[in-house]
Amino acid sequence: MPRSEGTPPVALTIAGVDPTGTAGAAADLRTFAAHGVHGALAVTVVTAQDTTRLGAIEAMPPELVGAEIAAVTDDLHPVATKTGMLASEAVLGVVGEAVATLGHLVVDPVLVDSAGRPLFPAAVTAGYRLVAAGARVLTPNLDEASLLLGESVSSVEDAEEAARELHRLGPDVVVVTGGRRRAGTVVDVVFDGRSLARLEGAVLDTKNVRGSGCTFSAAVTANLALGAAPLSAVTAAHDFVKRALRASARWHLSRGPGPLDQLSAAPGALPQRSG
Ligand code: PXL
Repeated sequence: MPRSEGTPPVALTIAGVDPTGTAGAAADLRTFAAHGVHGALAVTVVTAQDTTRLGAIEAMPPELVGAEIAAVTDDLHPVATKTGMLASEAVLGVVGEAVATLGHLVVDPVLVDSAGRPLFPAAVTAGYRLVAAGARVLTPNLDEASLLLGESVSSVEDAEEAARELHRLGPDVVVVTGGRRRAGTVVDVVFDGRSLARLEGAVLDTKNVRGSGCTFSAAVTANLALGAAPLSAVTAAHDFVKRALRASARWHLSRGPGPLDQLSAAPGALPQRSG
């Protein structure tokens, strides 16, 4: 279908609903909107949680998730798709079967809670290893990289080795996020099959970090939808997250960690005064 001038590209997120609007689908859709990308959503789970505690997770039936994905891919033809909380082997299977219809795929494994404890049975981790094969970009944090590889990943050097090993699963680019090199800095490690890069930044003074992983992978997806190559999409997303973290640093919305301000971090937006 030819798109008329001014029509935005479409990105799809296959993700869970967090009722606080800070993580999961809400963070993804705000990130897409901030990039001028139309966001579509296939819901995988509905959670009952606040910003301090995960209560219930209710999974949607896998056939429903498959039908949601088909409704979007048949009609809107997304240029890029990301996955969030998939939560079951069956839903990972559904995503694997749909892979050819999803456009550029970003797989952001959701495997651990905020304390780094596994959320799902080992079969879910195994399912991610299969889906990762079809990904342009794979974005685990250190704990998720540990689970995917079955070995401890804690230092930046471990993260570099993990990025090389995860690249063998098949994605074009692997980003292992959340490394600590020395107090006060965070390091994301990027491997594209040829060279390793470190994206290093100062730890920002904010407690509002909830949904930063979702925001990062959604920003990578939005940039792919806009036509960026995977490595540039990753660098642009890294900068986007920094701006979004700075923009909400003084917000007091919730008892626990609050959200990022994705909408003020739009590419090309004026610099934040609150920086
Ligand atoms: O940040 C990972 C994540 C993804 N998806 C949903 C979540 C969370 C974390 O809370 O609630 C629905």
